[in-house]
Amino acid sequence: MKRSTFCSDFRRGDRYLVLPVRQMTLMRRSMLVTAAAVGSLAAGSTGAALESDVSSLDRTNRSGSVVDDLAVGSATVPASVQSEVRSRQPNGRIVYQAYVNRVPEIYAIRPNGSGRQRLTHSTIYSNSPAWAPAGHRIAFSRNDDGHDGEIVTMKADGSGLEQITHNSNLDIYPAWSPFGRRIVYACWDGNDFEICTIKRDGTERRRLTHNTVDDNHAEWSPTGNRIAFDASDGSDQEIYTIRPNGEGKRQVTENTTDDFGPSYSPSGERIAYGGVHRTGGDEIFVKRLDGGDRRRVTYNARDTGAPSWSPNGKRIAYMEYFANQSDIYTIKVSGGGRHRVTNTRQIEDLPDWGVRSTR
Ligand SMILES: [Ca+2]
Ligand SMILES: [Ca+2]
Ligand SMILES: [Ca+2]
Ligand SMILES: [Ca+2]
Repeated sequence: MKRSTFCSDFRRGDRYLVLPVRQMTLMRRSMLVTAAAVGSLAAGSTGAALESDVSSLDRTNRSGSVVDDLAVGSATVPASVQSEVRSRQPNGRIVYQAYVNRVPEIYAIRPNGSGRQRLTHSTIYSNSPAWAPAGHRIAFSRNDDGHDGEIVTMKADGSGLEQITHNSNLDIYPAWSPFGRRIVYACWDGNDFEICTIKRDGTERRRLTHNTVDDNHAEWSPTGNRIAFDASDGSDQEIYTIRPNGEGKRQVTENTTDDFGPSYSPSGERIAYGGVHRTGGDEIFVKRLDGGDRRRVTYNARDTGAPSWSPNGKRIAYMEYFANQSDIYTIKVSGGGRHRVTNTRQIEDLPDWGVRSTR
């Protein structure tokens, strides 16, 4: 099957923005410009406090307990919090990006398709949204000219914008640590994307990967001790996990076709991700992190990707691209019960399924 430019763009690096082709060309060009201005990431210092946190994290990891996300002075998480994190939570709204006059904006919608709400209103690119663990804030990437992007957060109603990163390189595709203290994201290092984390107050930025391929689409495991992401193995995309201190990288998928966009199950035992089926189309797959074969979830002739596991563990939100636009769907983890959430002529993509907020 001949794959559209759109979807081959979709899989890699900045391509996850799912920009229309012309905008993608502009973006790639801007990245080349950006490449000349090496950001401070590579040279960024890791302070003594952070190093001490990382040491604590190492110790806690070896003891086998659930670890926190590089929280200052707190290496061990209370048992009450552990069980809270491990338990499934009620499903809330799905946040996603949709194009308005060729500019991506952030929307939220109930999983049944009702209550659609636009949360950003500007000519500034707002993309790749992610719910905070408690469902009270949304992180996303915002860039005002297509040449740069910063990680920002806002309240669930779109107010209270806070800027987290401040630099001249593209920062995109954020995801929260399980306790909301840090954000993991893709940071452009001048040549390619790397995985970075940063504290909620914009301090203690840490770079986890150092290589020459695009590392992107990171997600923190619900237990806090691993981060999943996708990267090229030299020929095609694979899913990897790494510890939050940048050590212990493991390869999760191993084949000769692209695998991309991982999303953890609430227990952290499985991931959903986009992959290429042998028929040539992109489908959603689920795989246990302790091994075993992948299991196919979607069966359609459309290019399909960007899965996000529901907080109650039963369904997966994802996007289907067809007829020059895309919509958000959900499907049971076991496959079947496919439900259309958005139904517009817009390109709608990158769903992130949040918990039902109690605030
Ligand atoms: Ca930036
Ligand atoms: Ca890289
Ligand atoms: Ca692969
Ligand atoms: Ca649509």
